[in-house]
Amino acid sequence: MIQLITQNTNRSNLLWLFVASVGCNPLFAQGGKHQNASEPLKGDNKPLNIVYIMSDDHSYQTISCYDNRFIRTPNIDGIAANGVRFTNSFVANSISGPSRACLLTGKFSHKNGMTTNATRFDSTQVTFPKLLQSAGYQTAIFGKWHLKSEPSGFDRWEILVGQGQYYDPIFITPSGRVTHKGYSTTVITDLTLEWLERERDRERPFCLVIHHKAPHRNWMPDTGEIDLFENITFPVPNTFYDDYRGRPAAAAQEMKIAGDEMDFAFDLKLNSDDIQTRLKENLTFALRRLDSTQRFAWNRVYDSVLNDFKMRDLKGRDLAEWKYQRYMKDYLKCIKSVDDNIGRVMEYLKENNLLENTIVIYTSDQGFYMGEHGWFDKRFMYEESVRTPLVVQLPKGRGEFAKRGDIDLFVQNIDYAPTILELAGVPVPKDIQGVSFVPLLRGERPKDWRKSIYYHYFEYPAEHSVRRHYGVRDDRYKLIKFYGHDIDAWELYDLKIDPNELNNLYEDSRYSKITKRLHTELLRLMKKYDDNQEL
Ligand code: SGN
Ligand code: CA
Repeated sequence: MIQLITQNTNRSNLLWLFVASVGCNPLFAQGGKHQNASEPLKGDNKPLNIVYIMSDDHSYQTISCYDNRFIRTPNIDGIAANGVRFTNSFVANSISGPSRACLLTGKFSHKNGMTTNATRFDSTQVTFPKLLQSAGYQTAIFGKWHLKSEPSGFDRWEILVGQGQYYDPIFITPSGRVTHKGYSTTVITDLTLEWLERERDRERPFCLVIHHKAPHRNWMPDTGEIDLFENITFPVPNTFYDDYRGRPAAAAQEMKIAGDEMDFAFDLKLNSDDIQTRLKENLTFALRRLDSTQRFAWNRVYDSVLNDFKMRDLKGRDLAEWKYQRYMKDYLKCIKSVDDNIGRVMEYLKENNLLENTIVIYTSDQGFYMGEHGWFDKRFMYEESVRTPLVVQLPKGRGEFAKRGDIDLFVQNIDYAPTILELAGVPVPKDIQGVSFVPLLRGERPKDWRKSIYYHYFEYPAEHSVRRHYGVRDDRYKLIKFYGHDIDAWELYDLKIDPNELNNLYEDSRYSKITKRLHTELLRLMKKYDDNQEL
């Protein structure tokens, strides 16, 4: 192990790896004296702890340090305030399982094999947790996993079954299934804090991965948050009534708030015998998990919503906007709980003097539509879903991480694995496609940093009917190709004059030079990343 490490790492980390490998020896551990890992740093040489927190479907529009129209998220904002906020953070494939596989491997979907949620992740691949583990890090994950195969590379894991449930979630552990009473976001945080307090070996650095289920559909709030936002009317996005002209893939999706795909029972929680919808059973199933106290709180709010809805007899735009308002309320209730629970983790780290030497990353598995284009869900390479929030709290005790404020260079979720490896002083395997953004955290602006990102979405035919597509985005333009048996369409956007991506300029002769340039750039990226999709 030491030999492997020598290629790339600095002397302080090498020294630590030696100590760590001796420290793992039970004989040494009994007799040796170790510095408590939660004690403040004495120099710059101690390996960093890594806390990686990722929610499911958390839009940057609903994080107040990105956008303060909807909700205040003081704890997530605090992470950015004590570190950095990435303003150009993107995913490689805007959907859960594939995004998680990009995170673990540092590779695009076509390389790690996890192209859609229906795929099974090949867990024999090299992943960053495995590399950290063999370098002496203790690794743990709690929460959503969504990769079908079991986690590997984690000393301790407790993962939700599939998408998981909001109430009394069932977890898979190496020794079988276990149900934890309570609300998913709180339960996952409880498991995390218990691990930090009771199970963690304080003599070794750790990488702790916390993956929330919230705020994934069907946006079920904690009963403590159930009254929030009920009297607030949220601004309707100015693209809510998009007609999708010139964009056949956008027109063909099935993720409209106004459409049947936003279900009156399951999504909007209208629980009544005379409202029988396609997903009614899913609501019944989800509600079965609430105990009587939770159910009482639930009925108090949603029964009155139901009564009000029946009285109004809404139609057309009034009905669409009523759905939008209900969606926003429930989604934001879930966000409040995410932010509060992040606060609990940050408080623990602070109380235990861990912030000196711990880097905290907060992100989402992709962005999400909060009514833009009339939509919920994600998948498209359009801005709201190709982007994902990314804020990083930097270790207070490490002088080299003095950078604060915004980083506008382009990063992608394939960069997380190499970044975490570099932070841990572990060499980055050559076939990783992402790039470590540690230099950016140090305040550098490398001249050769990527100027454009590559994206490829594969899940079609599937729920929400978003056609397969790939594309390139630079700091001004975006070129997308939708492909498959029932579509063959190009789109070009000038984000500077059309940030909402309403005007497809692909056929516009005034843009032919730009289109050509982006075609060339797309080809270059496909070659570079070895994606053999035909143009
Ligand atoms: C579920 C949801 C979809 C969602 C996918 C993928 N339907 O199937 O709305 O797009 O997950 O989401 S639901 O009726 O089961 O809620 S992902 O974030 O896991 O990729
Ligand atoms: Ca997701």
